[in-house]
Amino acid sequence: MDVRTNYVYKRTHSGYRNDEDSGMKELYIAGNRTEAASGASYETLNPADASVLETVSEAGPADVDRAVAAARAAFDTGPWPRTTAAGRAALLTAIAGLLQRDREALARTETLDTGKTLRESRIDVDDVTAVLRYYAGLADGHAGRVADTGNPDAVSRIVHEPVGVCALIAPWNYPLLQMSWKLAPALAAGNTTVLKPSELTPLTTIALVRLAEEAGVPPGVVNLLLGRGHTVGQALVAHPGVDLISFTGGLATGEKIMSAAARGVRRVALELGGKNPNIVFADADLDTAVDFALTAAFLHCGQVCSAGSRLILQDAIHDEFVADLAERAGAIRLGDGLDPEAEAGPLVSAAHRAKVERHISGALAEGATLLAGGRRPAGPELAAGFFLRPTVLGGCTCATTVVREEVFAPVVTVERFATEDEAVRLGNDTDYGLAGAVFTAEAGRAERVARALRHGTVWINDFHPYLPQAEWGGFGKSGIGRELGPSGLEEYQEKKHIYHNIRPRPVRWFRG
Ligand code: TXE
Repeated sequence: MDVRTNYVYKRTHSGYRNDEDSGMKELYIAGNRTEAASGASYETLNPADASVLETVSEAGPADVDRAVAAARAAFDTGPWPRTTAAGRAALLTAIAGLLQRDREALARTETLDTGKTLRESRIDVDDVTAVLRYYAGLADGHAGRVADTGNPDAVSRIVHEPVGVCALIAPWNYPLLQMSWKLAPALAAGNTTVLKPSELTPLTTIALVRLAEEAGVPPGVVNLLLGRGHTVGQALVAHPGVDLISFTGGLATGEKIMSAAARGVRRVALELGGKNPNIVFADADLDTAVDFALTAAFLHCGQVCSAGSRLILQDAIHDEFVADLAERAGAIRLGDGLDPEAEAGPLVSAAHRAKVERHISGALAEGATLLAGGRRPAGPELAAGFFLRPTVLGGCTCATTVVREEVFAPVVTVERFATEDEAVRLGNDTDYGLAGAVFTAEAGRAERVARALRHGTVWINDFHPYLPQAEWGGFGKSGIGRELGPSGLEEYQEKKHIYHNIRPRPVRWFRG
């Protein structure tokens, strides 16, 4: 089957259907596409209109056993961990090329599954390609180092080796992107993997696995499980055959995964979201700062771990800024992500929207003021989808629940400050620590605030950019470990010190 056409969808009365292959989307274990052992399946929905997109196999514990056994065998006795770095780089480069070949179809699929605009999905596919290419380049450039022993008769090397079987669990907001941040370094380091995308958005991960197969990944190196977190995800992280768990998702799930990993002392890498301050000083260019505040808060409907969901404004500009922001938020055009006129899509699911609506009414009950949004769009066109108007909540403080908890939605809260010290104190008054931003015209202040913020990424006069080469991850409860950059590869590497005595002879420490 030609994978290029396998992800082309057409609209039918019931939604979008795969042109060629309307059958069930299967698991992928030991190089074979396979249904779940139980025969179970579930339907994945288009959040823009709640229509059924696909029927997908639903794995259970027996499938977890099969997938982990395949990954274990491929690691313990297969060729992949013993492949040269150049060979591993070649596979990643080949997958990157296939992603670009299928760019448009993948982007459409991501939009259908997540609701984000096609413009954003295309950027995601390009970013994923860049990450694969980056780790292809790093595969042999980060293989180890030589240490000076201080002894001419001894040689010391630190070699990097793969960790083993890696369980890679991704969320629904950036399904293809988050999975590639894990898969690319895991493969570059020579590990074998079991992928578990979110049950809400499995389709581009299914496509990614097929591209890996087409690129020639050996059987058992990439295995795919589909299904729900509390069943298949839980069984996967509890499986003793898994050596490392890399997870991106919510804090509560991250805590569960960390305690599952404690049994058997397995490695974890966790990215658990954020509650990210966007601090604007009065000397910043107002138009620019408002513009960035909008994308910070409302890109992908705020379903972004690094969303600028806490706007912290200096007193002198507060009123004008908030009025401008509320007006522009009110003008954001919602729609189906495939509609080129749409600026933002729906939330991912009905359940998620209901949770967000509870957060908004809770904030109002605690004294916040509704400055924009806070409701579903009027009119029948979008009524079937999970839409919510971009929402601005004024009059918030660090004590407001919605300021402390991750809402993961198009909801921005507004706090205010008088001095630089106060801005920093507010920016750090969070349990999370993923990302933050400072807008100011004064370079010295920008640098002082950036250094003082306890967050994994700080943007100065910008919001959202990230680079494959630059580490990504959080302080505090935002997680453990780093993705991207050299550290993102090291998460998947064991480091072994080999000390070689090249002139062995007795040292006579003991005289006997
Ligand atoms: O995420 P979960 P949910 C935050 C955001 C959101 C909240 C809940 O605040 O509102 O999390 O979202 C799998 N063992 N983020 O419930 O549960 C699950 O199947 C193993 C932040 O969707 O964390 C999916 O593949 N796996 C975030 C993945 O974990 C389990 C992105 C994420 O699901 C599991 C998304 C278990 N017990 C949500 N339970 C970010 N950091 O960017 C679930 N899963």
